[in-house]
Amino acid sequence: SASSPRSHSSSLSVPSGDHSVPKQPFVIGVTGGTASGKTTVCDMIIQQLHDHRVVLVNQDSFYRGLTAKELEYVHEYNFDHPDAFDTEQLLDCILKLKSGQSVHVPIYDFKTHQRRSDSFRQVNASDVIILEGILVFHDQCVRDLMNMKIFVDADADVRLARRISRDTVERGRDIQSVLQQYAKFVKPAFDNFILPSKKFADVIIPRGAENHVAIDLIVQHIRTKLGQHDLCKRYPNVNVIHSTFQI
Ligand code: UZR
Ligand code: MG
Repeated sequence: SASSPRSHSSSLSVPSGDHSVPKQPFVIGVTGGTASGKTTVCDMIIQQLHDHRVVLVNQDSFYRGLTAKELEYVHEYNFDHPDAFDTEQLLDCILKLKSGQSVHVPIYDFKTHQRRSDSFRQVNASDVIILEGILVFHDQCVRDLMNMKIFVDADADVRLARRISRDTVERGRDIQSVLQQYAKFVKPAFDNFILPSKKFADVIIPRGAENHVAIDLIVQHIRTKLGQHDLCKRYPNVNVIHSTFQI
């Protein structure tokens, strides 16, 4: 009808008189199979968000150090199972960062399968926290802390090829052991834990880090979210009105 509104608006009201709007970091979870390009996607997001404070937390840092017994049978050890990580500690770290506290993240050595006992990486609270790893969508409590969930997709053959070159060059393995581990643990874990966690993703990036359009869109979304937040902080008594004009 002629009287129907041409625009509709929704308002996000900020309680008036509240000048202490708490600053909650925007938490992004990034997952995908091994060597899918997770780390590269994260680096690109960080680079494009250069004017904001962004920290990257790697799930790999929370690998449990192996006991002497486990080290003895290291070829039997499943690094791709959720139990290989100290998820309680990871959860605690993200909760603290989210509430504005700084944390000590362990340093894990892929060659010795141990944590460094003498040092940590200090991570300070920031505008954006990116949590990256093969199983970051597995635990519901961890998932619930995320404002945005990204799944990085890449073909299995591409991932295996990258995994071989990375593990031999950077992680001191020989090809035979990489292939054995892939068949025995990495592939089954992908099928059993990682692929099923894709359903929790808000965004799926095909072709991983090659996909510049997807990364641009993600960065724009983060910027919009941070912008709204800044507006609320600067004008805490103002209602922010978003109007969508319909033609
Ligand atoms: P990304 N991993 C190791 O190879 N050695 C370790 O000490 C700890 C982990 C591997 C792990 C997994 N599995 O596939 C991979 N194995 O690191 C995860 N086997 O790292 O997401 O960067 O691929
Ligand atoms: Mg990585």
